Amino acid sequence: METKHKVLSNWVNEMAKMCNPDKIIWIDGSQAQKEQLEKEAIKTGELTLLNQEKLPGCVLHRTAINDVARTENLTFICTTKKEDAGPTNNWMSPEEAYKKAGEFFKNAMVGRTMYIIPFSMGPAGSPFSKIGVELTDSIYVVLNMIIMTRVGSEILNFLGTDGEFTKCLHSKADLDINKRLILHFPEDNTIWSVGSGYGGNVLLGKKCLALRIASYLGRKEGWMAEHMLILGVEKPSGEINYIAAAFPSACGKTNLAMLVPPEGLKAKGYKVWTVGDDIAWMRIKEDGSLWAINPETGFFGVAPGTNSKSNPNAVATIQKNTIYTNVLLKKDGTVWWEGGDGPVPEEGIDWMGNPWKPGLIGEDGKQKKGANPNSRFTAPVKQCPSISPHFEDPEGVPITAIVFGGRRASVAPLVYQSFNWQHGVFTGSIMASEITAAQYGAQGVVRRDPMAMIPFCGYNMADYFRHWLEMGSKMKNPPKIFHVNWFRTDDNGKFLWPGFGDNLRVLEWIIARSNNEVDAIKSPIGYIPDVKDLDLTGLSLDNNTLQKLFEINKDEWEKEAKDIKEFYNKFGDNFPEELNNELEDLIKRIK
Ligand code: GTP
Ligand code: SPV
Ligand code: MN
Repeated sequence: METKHKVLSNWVNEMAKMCNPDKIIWIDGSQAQKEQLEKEAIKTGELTLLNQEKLPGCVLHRTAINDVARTENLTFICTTKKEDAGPTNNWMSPEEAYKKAGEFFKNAMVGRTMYIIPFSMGPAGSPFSKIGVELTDSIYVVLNMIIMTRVGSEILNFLGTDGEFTKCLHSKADLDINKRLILHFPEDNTIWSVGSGYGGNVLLGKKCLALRIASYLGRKEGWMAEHMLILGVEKPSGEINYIAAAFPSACGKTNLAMLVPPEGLKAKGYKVWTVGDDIAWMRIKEDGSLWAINPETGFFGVAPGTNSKSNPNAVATIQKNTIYTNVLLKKDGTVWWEGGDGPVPEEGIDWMGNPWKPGLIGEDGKQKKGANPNSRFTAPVKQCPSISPHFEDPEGVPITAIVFGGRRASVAPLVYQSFNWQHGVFTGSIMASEITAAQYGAQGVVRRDPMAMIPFCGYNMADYFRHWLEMGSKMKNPPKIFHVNWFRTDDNGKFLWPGFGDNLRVLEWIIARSNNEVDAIKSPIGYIPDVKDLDLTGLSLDNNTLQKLFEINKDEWEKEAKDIKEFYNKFGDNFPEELNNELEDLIKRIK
């Protein structure tokens, strides 16, 4: 395979010269080539073939032990001016970044093959879509990209002789954490990732292109790239309302996107359609409405906690053609994870490749887990039983409501609605959540994570907030904005809300509010439901629990306001005055 695209072939040559691979292979998207690569990776041990009777087309991969989650401290936005990256991003000058990483890339592919993956985020030809080309020395990356994006020769045809594309370069190099860098050059439409083999660090179409680079392009071109799931809720009448929801990593996007209605609501005739589980690209149509697509074609989902009860659609999706990463390997060649289906296996090989049985104690004195807490599955969207018939629509789906949410043991009630778009942007900007296993860092510590984009915004977040405000003023009937928290706990640390399928009860209220079909109670932080307007059929929540779920505690919110002010102050003069005013108003209302 070759290309008539001058810029592309020059760039490939230049990168090959630096990385010095033995061989170069273009990925054409064919089944034959995919199988060939799988075979090769199984031979070298990069992949383990699973029980093909029980899990046809499925393989297992283990990453290096120090390489199991995104490394935000090694992730940089490399703009000419530091202020363009803003106070919430790590920054390096492009000059220094290319030089530093260039040393790690030098000869990194000696003895290896460089694979060239042309891919499209979004259906090729859609006004939303963006093309990228990833160079990598990892078959695991190639096989994941084939599931997660639209890959192959037709993308090159589409690119023609001079089409725009994001230049994505990746090498595992020697997987040395001290020589690991995830670099974004928005001004050059370029991404360099070296020294890692973990998902979000190396599947460069995902967080790096579809969020960091795309958010930068979105601001320039007047659209939005968000860390959001997209789902359609079909009412008994057949009417479908689409909701886009931003929750931080490992805070419930995949689960909500694949929701199965609880008995009471199923009886009413509700159905849920999955459009996307991680990323939404959103544009305003000529008529002033907001439309969204999921630019991906696969799920890279959290395994632990996924079972036939919590997420039956995910379980059905991952029975074939799935790449499992860092889960437990059972004796029969199938896989397991904490919170997975079936009894705890009596033995197995853990995510580090060591013999495992229940009750083993690790060096930290805690029980050893069979699967890494951030172990994942990569599976094609099309295998999901609830996949929306509109998944491939180049125009996307119309968005009725936007939902923000975090993992908060306290402070945030189960659900509230913002007063209007500006207050909704404020609501997104004050999001906070507990750090999870999806990223390195102190687990469980609450950090501010506006719009769930703190690790993923490719430019100054003050400008990002302004972009959100401006998008609202361009829309004719902007979606209503809500905030949810499935993770509030009681004094014993137990979740107060059953979550998962039962979250539809909250979505039902959100949709009714968006269509002006139900009243609400005005609280200092936004509109909250009158409990009688929530369908709680079949749940046995006592009054005390309900009260706790909706409690807005004055002391907690005063503390919260202080923390928000501190966060806002990081941005200096560039910060949108509208949000400072919203904060002042909130403080007055809490008093
Ligand atoms: P990323 O892929 O990292 O962006 O994560 P995500 O936002 O898609 O999160 P996911 O749906 O995979 O959920 C992460 C964890 O939260 C899993 O262990 C789930 O079991 C758990 N979880 C999801 N939804 C709920 C819920 O409504 N209540 C409770 N208590 N836990 C939930
Ligand atoms: C996340 O961490 O938000 C993920 C997984 O969706 S990763 O692709 O690794 O970023
Ligand atoms: Mn995510």
